[in-house]
Amino acid sequence: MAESKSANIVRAIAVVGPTGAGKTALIQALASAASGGSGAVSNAAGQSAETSFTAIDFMGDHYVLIDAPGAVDFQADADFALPAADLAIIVADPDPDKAILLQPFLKQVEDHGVPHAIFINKIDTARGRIRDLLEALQPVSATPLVARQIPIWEGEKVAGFVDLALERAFHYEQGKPSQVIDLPKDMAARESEARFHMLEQLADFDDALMEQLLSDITPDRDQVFADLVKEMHEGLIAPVFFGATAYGNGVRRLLKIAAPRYARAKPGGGAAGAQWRGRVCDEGQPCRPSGQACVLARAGRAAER
Ligand SMILES: Nc1nc2c(ncn2[C@@H]2O[C@H](COP(=O)(O)OP(=O)(O)O)[C@@H](O)[C@H]2O)c(=O)[nH]1
Ligand SMILES: [Mg+2]
Repeated sequence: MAESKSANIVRAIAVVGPTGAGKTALIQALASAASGGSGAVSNAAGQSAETSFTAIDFMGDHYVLIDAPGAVDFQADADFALPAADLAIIVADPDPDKAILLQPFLKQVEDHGVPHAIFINKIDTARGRIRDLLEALQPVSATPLVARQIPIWEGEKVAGFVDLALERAFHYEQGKPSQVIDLPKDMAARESEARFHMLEQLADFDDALMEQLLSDITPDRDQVFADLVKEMHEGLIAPVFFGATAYGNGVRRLLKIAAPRYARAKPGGGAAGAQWRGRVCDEGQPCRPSGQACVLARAGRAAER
């Protein structure tokens, strides 16, 4: 059997957001993509009332995805799961009018100091500009929201995206990895403006990058990618991605940013990454004062199955 890169580390990813945003669908899609499937989930399992756990392996790393129910009634349960998470993915609807629904979730992850990314799901139904959604969201987020992608529109539909870190354009393929395409010519100006904005946001936490921007030096692509992931894992920024779990779009990219090699162990505070070394958490031995041991132990059992 192949030796895993981090045999004893299980990373907990909490998937949070309003009911109906597609959390359960996203978890199923992530599990499908991680096991080499299409990543497309046409019909999610319906509303769940209880926190549930899904163990996945991706590129030699182990994860447990925590499906924290979205309804306000169940937020107490989500509260138990969140402090145990190394990373939270906040699932959002593309409709800017619904941006406000994310406020309690953004607040929760920020209060618990959990690094997070935002996944705008159902991009197949998007009619408005992603920019409007981000503008509506930023005031309710204490963490800078960093758009990692911009959409490529074909008529009324988002047909793909430009990855601003990789500087590559992709066309969605149903149930398959997106295809690299040439950057549409009419998008060149918009792309470079959006990329520069992203770099400026990253440079706020990276002096070397700031120097390069000020001296007109084009930063190295790997460095930009590493900065994005590192600054996310340190809770300095919240990168924003979009996709459609129904078609498996944008799902693999989320798996890639979760990789623990960029994560910083936070001794004592914030996310409970430190508790995730091996089997530190035993049931009945709370890692935290408020009884989160059961959440960690349940996640640990899911990982062992
Ligand atoms: N159009 C579209 N519908 C989706 C997508 N992802 C999920 N859905 C649908 O949205 C509904 C809610 O999904 P679900 O995962 O149960 O949401 P949850 O309450 O956040 O767990 C279901 O009917 C899904 O089929 C998507 O990418 N596009
Ligand atoms: Mg659900």
